Order: sequence, then C-alpha cells, then structure tokens
Amino acid sequence: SEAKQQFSAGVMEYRQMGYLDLNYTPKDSDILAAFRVTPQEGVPIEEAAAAVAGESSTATWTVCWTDRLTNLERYKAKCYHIEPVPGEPNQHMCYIAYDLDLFEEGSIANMTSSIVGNVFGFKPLKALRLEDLRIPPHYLKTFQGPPHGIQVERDMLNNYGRPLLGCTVKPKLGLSGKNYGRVVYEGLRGGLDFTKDDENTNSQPFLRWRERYLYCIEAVKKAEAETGERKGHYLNVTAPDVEEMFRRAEFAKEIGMPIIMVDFLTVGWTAFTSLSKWSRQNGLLLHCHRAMHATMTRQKNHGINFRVLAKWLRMAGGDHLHTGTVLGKLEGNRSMVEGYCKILRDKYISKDLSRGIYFDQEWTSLANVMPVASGGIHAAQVPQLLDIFGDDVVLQFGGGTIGHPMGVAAGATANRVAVEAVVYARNAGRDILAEGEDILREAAKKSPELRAALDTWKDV
Ligand code: CAP
Ligand code: MG
Repeated sequence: SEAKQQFSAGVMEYRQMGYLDLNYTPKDSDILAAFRVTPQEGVPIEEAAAAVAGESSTATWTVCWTDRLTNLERYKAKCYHIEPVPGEPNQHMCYIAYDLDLFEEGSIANMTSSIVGNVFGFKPLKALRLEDLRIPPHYLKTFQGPPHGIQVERDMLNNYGRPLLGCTVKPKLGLSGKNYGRVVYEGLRGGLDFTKDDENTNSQPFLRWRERYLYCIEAVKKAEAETGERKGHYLNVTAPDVEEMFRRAEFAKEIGMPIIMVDFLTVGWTAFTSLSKWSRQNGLLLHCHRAMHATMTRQKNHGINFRVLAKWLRMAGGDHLHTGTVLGKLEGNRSMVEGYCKILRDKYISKDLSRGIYFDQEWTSLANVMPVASGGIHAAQVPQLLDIFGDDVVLQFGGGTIGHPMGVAAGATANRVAVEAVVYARNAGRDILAEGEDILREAAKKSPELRAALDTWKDV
C-alpha cells in the first residue's frame, strides 16, 4: 500500500546509515535505553529500531553531505539488541546505546530532548515506550542529586524506625487561609509528621500563597510546641514563572518551614533542577509531586515508564517522590511500585525483569529519595502498606485523615496509632499480613479514633 511505501521509504535510510549494529558491545560509559517498539504494519522491526536510534541521536531522515565532516561513527546511537516481547506479537524490545558525549553534563532537559525528543511522533512507529535507562557513573557524577536524602531527613525530623505520616489538605481548593491553617494544626497535633498542599494549590484568588504560608507556619509551630515533635507542612512553590517560584521558596525559608514542595513535571526540568540546587543550599527538604505523569506513563505500549521519570528525578534531585500506593484510588501494581522504590532508595540495583528493571544501575554518590505513597489510602491498610514499603516511606492519608467521622485530629491519631501498632508487632516478630486485622483491632481497643477509622473504611 501507499502508506507502507511511505513508511518504509522513510526508515530505510536509518538502517543503511548504520544505526543498527547488532555486533556492537556497549561501552561502560554509554547510556543504554530499553525501548518497547511497535512498528506500523509493514515496517520491519530492524528498520524501526534503527530509526529510533537515528532520530534520537545524530540523524535526520536522509543522508547529509555534512555527515562526512564529523566523526559520525562515534556519535551515532546504535541499536545493539532486539528481542521479541513474549505474548505481544507486534512489540519488540530494542536496546540502544548512546555515547556519553551526546549529552550535556548535568542536564535532564538535554537528555530528554534527545532520548524522548522527536522520536515519539515518528510516522513509521505505531507506538513507542521508553521502559528503562542505564545511566553510567561517568554521567551521574555530573548531577547533584537529592538535596538531602533519607538519612538527613530523619535526622532533621528526629524521627526513626517507622514510616512518616502525612496528609494532603482537602478540599483541594476553596478553603480560606484560616480554615486551611486549622486543618494543618489539627492534623499535626493529632499525630501526623507532615501535612501538605495539594498539587493544584498554588495562589488562587480565594487564597493567595503568602497568606496560606503564614497560616501554615503558625499551625506547624503551635503543633510542635504542643507535641514536642518536629513537624512540617509542604508549601507548594509551583508558580507561573521561575522568579515567582523562588520568591515563594525564599519566603518559606524566611518563616522557618523545613520543607517545600513542587510539581516537578509541570514546572519543567530546568526550573526543577534550579529549585533542587536552592533546596540544597538553603537546607529545606524538597517534596516532589508527579502531577501530569500519567499522560506519559499510563499506556502500556506508549510513552515513558515511571521508573525512568524516577531515575531522572533522583538525578536532578528531589527528596520525596510519589510512587503510587498499589492499594489506593490510583493505578499501580505491586512489583512495579517495588521497582520504583528500589530505584529511589537503593545504591546498587540489579536487573530484575519481574519488577521491570532492565539494567543494573549503580547510583555512585547520589543521595536517595523517600518514596511517598498517597492517594485513597486509610488506616485499615497499614499492615499491607508496611509490607510493601517498609519504614522509609511517607504514607499520606488525605481523605483518610480529613474524612474521619470524629474529625481531623482523630483521623490523624487513628493513622499514627495504626502505624505504631503494626511497626511494634512487626518488630516483635509477628506476621503483619496474616495477623494484620487482629493487630489493628487490638490497638483499637485503646483507641476510639482507630476503631472509628476501621469501622468507617473496612470495606473500602
Ligand atoms: C491524594 C492526592 C494526591 C495523589 C497523587 C490527590 O489525596 O492529594 O495528589 O495521591 O497521586 O489529590 O489525589 P487522598 P500519586 O489521600 O485524599 O486520596 O501519589 O499516585 O502521584
Ligand atoms: Mg493531590
């Protein structure tokens, strides 16, 4: 057909130009990518794979005279391995190696413009998905990574041996400053470590940012004084322009908030990386909300797997990153979420296809990132949540605190009692999955708040 000819004519050149080299052995310093490629009908996979390598590195659709004026052999990305995907007749995994000098040091913006730049709109491909990347130590050493990391965060909060507890203020939009501050105070005095702004809480007409910040810090200080614990509220500094974003961050520092938050995908890599450097220099923790990620991550055959976004986030530098909950209201599967947690927390990661990890990865000296489980979770799920995430996680209960029948502080207490009871039982050697319900019911005998939470959400 005409379409077939058009696609094949377009891609033929890339293979001929040498972007497929199945004999190539990647260098230690190469950046490696695992792409899931679905070619258009009639386009051979070798052609499609070469096209992906070509378009994401040095090539355009035809040979150019100027190709001879550089060491193109070295700069060409090379597809070095192709493998059919079992059970998916139209899909292949194509592995591509990129020479390090194709990328600017310390720039996720540059890396994304290359590896996921033009190529996703390419006509010969029906769909394309970037499943994983191997980032070599040579390149990682040009990034600053997380401003603080898990150990420093725990030291700042003086909080060890259990998951941290958070809560997003709800309703997401519409509260006055005074009532917003009330939710923060009630949540924190009830037993949470953190409360937080929502992703779309920026500076709306009904509540401008400065007023929100002032009510929040007042609530944090009051709760700290009453409980003797270190607390925080993530102040969202996401703003219309970079100057305004930094004005907000500076004010958060001035009033003494220990943590800020940003929607790292919607502000963009360059703005985010600057904010990360600022957080490191100024000693404020940096919470990263992944709003917009599902536009890239959700389709199984197209887009970017979240594990790649998690790697970029660890390189550019966030202290917290949402990973999904497995159990809550938003999509997420256990082995995949476990894979994201490994990417964020571990120093050495081994290839593990059952968790979607296509490459060994060593993080050199970059600090680690605290995963955040948020979205539709509640106290009755604490045994499973602890089993999935372990201690180094922030469990965030928004509706699961503010929706509690006895009020916000009671909702917070229910979550804190549940977490402490399950951690205690685990440390005493009990099987928290098999005995989870009993452990919570026992704890609820002394906690009317937990009992009400269990009764309210037992079937959710
Ligand atoms: C959760 C939340 C978070 C999502 C983000 C919300 O509220 O505030 O933004 O959890 O999802 O707006 O839905 P609830 P993810 O606790 O009341 O559900 O962490 O998967 O990026
Ligand atoms: Mg939210």
